[in-house]
Amino acid sequence: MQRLDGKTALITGASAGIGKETAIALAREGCRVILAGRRKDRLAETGKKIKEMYDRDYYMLALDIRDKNAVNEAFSRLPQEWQDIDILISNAGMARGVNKMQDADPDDWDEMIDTNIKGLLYVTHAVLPGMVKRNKGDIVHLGSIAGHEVYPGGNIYCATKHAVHAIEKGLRIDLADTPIRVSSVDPGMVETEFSEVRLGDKEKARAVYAGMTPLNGKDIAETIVFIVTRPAHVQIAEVVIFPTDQASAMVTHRRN
Ligand code: 8X3
Repeated sequence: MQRLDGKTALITGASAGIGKETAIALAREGCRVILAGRRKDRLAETGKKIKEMYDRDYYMLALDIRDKNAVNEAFSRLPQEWQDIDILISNAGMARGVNKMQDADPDDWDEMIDTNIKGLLYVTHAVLPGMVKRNKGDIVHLGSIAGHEVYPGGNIYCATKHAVHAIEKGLRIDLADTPIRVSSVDPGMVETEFSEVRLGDKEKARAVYAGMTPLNGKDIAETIVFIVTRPAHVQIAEVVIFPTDQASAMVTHRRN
């Protein structure tokens, strides 16, 4: 296992859920962290926790990854001491709605495609040249079981996560002649704000996890720590991770 002392990690969607827990876990392992996200007040909460718990430096990058110019601008303004990013965790992503295609609102599609595919690409593209120049780096994309399977109500969300899967594979090919590693973590059910955002309702979100024990943000964060602490010759390509109560996108064991 490699220590991560002094490495710089950038985490998108670092204000909550998987992103927040990953930032905290990477700080524990020795990273200084760039916390990227839309809500600066919530990023500040993550930063404060990191400072208190592990006394690591952090930098807050207020960023809407859907805005290509804003992404380029934000990266061009990164202070010198934060520019050499060793680890990129592309976590920011979301789902909106579970309607059939014929009943869906195309604005929801735009939001998912702009965030999950285009936003992930803009951030990856902003970080890549530096990694290639320095000839080192780790890139971890947050995929989903929705990138492997398609389920009722999943349509466009599943399409975006299938795209993340293809992007991760393509990137690994593009970087095959470098020491840069590309990985994807593809979870099933994780209890975060994800279902509330998707369904627009706290009660409905709670029902998604009723009678079963879902994964939590920390479970995914520890998986990411495992990936980025492997020896340099080990590249974990993909990790599909389910709660023990889940067997596939469509099969979940509920106790009531
Ligand atoms: C989130 C998991 O099963 O809702 O990506 O697609 S699922």
